[in-house]
Amino acid sequence: MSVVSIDSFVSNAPSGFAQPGAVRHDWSRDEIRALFALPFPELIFQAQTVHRRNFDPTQVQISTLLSIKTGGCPEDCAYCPQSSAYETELKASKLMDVDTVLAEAAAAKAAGASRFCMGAAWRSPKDRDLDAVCAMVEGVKAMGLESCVTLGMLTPPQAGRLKDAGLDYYNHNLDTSPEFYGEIISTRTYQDRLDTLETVRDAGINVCCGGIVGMGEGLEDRVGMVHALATLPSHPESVPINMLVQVEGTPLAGGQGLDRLDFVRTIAVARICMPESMVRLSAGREDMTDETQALCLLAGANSIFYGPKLLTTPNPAQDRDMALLERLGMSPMAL
Ligand code: SAM
Ligand code: DTB
Ligand code: SF4
Repeated sequence: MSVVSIDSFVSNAPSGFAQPGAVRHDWSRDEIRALFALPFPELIFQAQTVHRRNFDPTQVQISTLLSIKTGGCPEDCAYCPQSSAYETELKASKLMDVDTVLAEAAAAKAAGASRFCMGAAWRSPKDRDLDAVCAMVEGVKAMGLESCVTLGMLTPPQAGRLKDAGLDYYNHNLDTSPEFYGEIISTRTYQDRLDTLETVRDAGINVCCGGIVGMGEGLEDRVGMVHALATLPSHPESVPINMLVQVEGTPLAGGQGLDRLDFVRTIAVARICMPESMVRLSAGREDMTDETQALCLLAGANSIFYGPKLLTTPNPAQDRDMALLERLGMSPMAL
C-alpha cells in the first residue's frame, strides 16, 4: 500500500476509511472490523489524524485512583481480585473514612493529578454509604480536583444525589462484547450495565465507560466492545481501555497474555470511533514497556491512571510516568 499524505487522506479518504473529526453513533461492526484489519501504519495514521483534529497530541490527562472500599464484592467478575467468589491474597476492608480519603486526594493533587477517582467493591451502593461518598466528592471538588466514582449499579435517586454533591464522572464499564460477557460475569447482565449508564447520563454526570482486553476474548469481541461503546446514544466522555491484570486466584489468572500490538490496535480503533472522547490507557501499564505505552499514546490514548496503585494492583511509579512524558516531550493536561 502506498504512503498517504495527510491532505490527500483528508480530502480523498477511500470509502470505508473513517472521516476524521466526524462524530458518529451508527458504526457498523463491519466498519469496525475493517479498522482492526488495517495495516498497522494505516490504522495509526487514521487514529493520529482523528486525534489531532480534536486534541493537542502532547497533552495527557492524569487521574489518581483510590479504592475506598476493598474486596468482599458479591459479584463474580472473573477478572476481579475483589470478588468474594475467588480466593485471592487480597484483604477486604470496609469503607474508608472521609478524612483519610481527602488526605489521599490532597496528596494526589500535590503529585500533579487533575482528577481523583474513588472505587468501591459494591454491586450497588447502600443509601447510607452514599452519604459518606457524597461527602468525599464534595471534599475532592473543594480542593479544585475533578471527581470520579465507580460504585456499581445506581438508581436514579442515587445518581441525582451524586450529581448534587458535584460529581463530575461516573465510571461503569461494559467490559467486553455482549456475546463474551456471559463468560466473564454471571451476576449481572449487559442490560443492567446499559441501564446504569443511562441513569448516569440522565442525571447529567459525565460517563466514563470502557472495557478490558486480554481476557481470552477473540478479535470479534474487541470489535463488539468498541461497537457497543461507539453506538451508545452519546459517546462516553472518558473511555478506559484496560489490559487484564492477571491476579492469582481469579479464574482468568494464567491465561495467555494479549499481543501488545493488538492492545495498541484497540486503542487506535476506539480513538477513531469516538473522536471527541478521552481514551484512557488504563490498567496493565505495569506490564508494558515504555515503548508500548508510547505507541498507545501515538494511537490516540490521551489519559492515564497516575500513582503507584490502581485499585488493588500495582501501577508504574509516578516518577517513571513523569520521566516517560518528559522523554516524549509530552505533559500533563491542566484542569
Ligand atoms: N464494583 C464496581 C464495578 O464493577 O462497576 C466498581 C469497581 S470495578 C473494580 C471497576 C472496573 O475495573 C471494572 O469494571 C473492570 O473493568 C476494571 N477491572 C477490575 N479488575 C481488573 C483487572 N484485573 N484487570 C483490568 N481491569 C480490571
Ligand atoms: C477502569 O476502567 N479501570 C480502573 C478504573 N476504571 C476504576 C480500575 C482498574 C482496576 C485494575 C485492577 C485492580 O487494581 O484492582
Ligand atoms: Fe465487584 Fe466491581 Fe470487582 Fe465486579 S469488578 S467483582 S462488581 S468490584
